[in-house]
Amino acid sequence: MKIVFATSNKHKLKELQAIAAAQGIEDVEFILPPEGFSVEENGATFEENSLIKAKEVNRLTGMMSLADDSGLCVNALNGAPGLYSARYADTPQERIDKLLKELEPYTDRSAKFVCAMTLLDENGAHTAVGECHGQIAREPSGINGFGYDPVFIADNTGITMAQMSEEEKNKISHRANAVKGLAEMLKR
Ligand code: ITT
Repeated sequence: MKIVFATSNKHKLKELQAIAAAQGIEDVEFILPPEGFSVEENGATFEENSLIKAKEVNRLTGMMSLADDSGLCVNALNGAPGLYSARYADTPQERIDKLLKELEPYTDRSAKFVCAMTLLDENGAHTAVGECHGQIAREPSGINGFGYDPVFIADNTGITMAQMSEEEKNKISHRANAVKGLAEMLKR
């Protein structure tokens, strides 16, 4: 079975494939949308944005579609960068620099990654949300993963997500938790 994964972020696709394989989802091939796929993410929540992406890719391809909308929510910053995580500054490095600078005045460095996954099939839309809780490090460490991984220390790990192997991250990540939730929802 082929499912179009509505993303332009190749890191997300790689993680999704590994997460699905680890969960025994073997009969699905995830494919990318047509080159240049983009849609205005103007929803008010991660759930809404993932539905917007899934609907647009379904409209373009007529195929079963899956979409991920995700981000980092920092408590001391009232949930920022949140929905705007990908647009918080121009480059991944600048986004991390900006985050560390804005957090400087605060002692509370708690945060969570959130991922909403929407599957759009012949029965309609199914959405599950996964979270991963942790702390923002004082400086970046590690070279794996993407985005804010070098400054996110997941609870009970003591290392940043960029210091983990792919396998370790994919066991505990917000994306893995969202896929688990979706798989359970679809079984019922
Ligand atoms: P698509 O919309 O094309 O899927 P995107 O990267 O723009 O790609 P989002 O709008 O969902 O995706 O923004 C998610 C951003 O949140 C992403 O660019 C990272 O900055 C951050 N993020 C999400 N998941 C992450 C993860 O597992 N590790 C590190 N940063 C993550």
